[in-house]
Amino acid sequence: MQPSVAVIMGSASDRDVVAPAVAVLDEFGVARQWRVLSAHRTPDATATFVRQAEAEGVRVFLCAAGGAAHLPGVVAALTVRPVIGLPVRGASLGGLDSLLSIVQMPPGVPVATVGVDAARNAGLLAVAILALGDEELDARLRQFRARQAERVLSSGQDLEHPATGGARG
Ligand code: RP5
Repeated sequence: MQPSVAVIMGSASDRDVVAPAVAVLDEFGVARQWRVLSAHRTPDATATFVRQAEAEGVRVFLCAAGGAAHLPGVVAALTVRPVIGLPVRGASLGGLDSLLSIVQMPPGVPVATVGVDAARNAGLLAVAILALGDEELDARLRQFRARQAERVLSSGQDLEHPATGGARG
C-alpha cells in the first residue's frame, strides 16, 4: 500500500523515541514508511526523498530530531504537506534545544510541534490530519478517544473508598 505518512528521523539513535509514533500509525492501519535522513549530514538525500515522497502521495511528514533539530523545518521547506515535528531529548540540554529548534519556525513555513519525546501524540496528530478526509479513520479515532475517556473515568472510581487509599476525613 502507498504510504500516507513518511516518518523521518535524524539519526538511528532516535529510533526508540520514534517507535511509539510508528506503533500508533500501525494501530490505526495507516500505511507508513520510516527512514533515517539528516538535515545536516544528508541534505541532498533528504531533499530527494521528500520531493519523491510527496509526488508519490505522502500526505503527512512526521520528523524527529534532537539537538540542533533542523530536520522538521527543512522538510517543511521542501513540501506543502503538513509536517509534524517531534523534538528528541538530547544528552545535554534535556530536549529544550530540540523543542526550540523545531517550534520557532519563520512565518510562512509552519511545523506542528509536539512535546519532547511525545511520539505517541505525534502519531495521533498524523492520524487526526488524515481523518479529515477518511470517514473510517475518523470513526476509529473517535472510538479511541471514547475508550480513553472510559479508562480515565474508571481509574478514579476507587478514590472515594478509604480502604483502598482514597478520600479521607
Ligand atoms: C540529531 O542529532 C539526531 O536527530 C539525533 O537526535 C542527534 C544525535 O545524533 P547521533 O549523534 O546519535 O547520530 O541530528
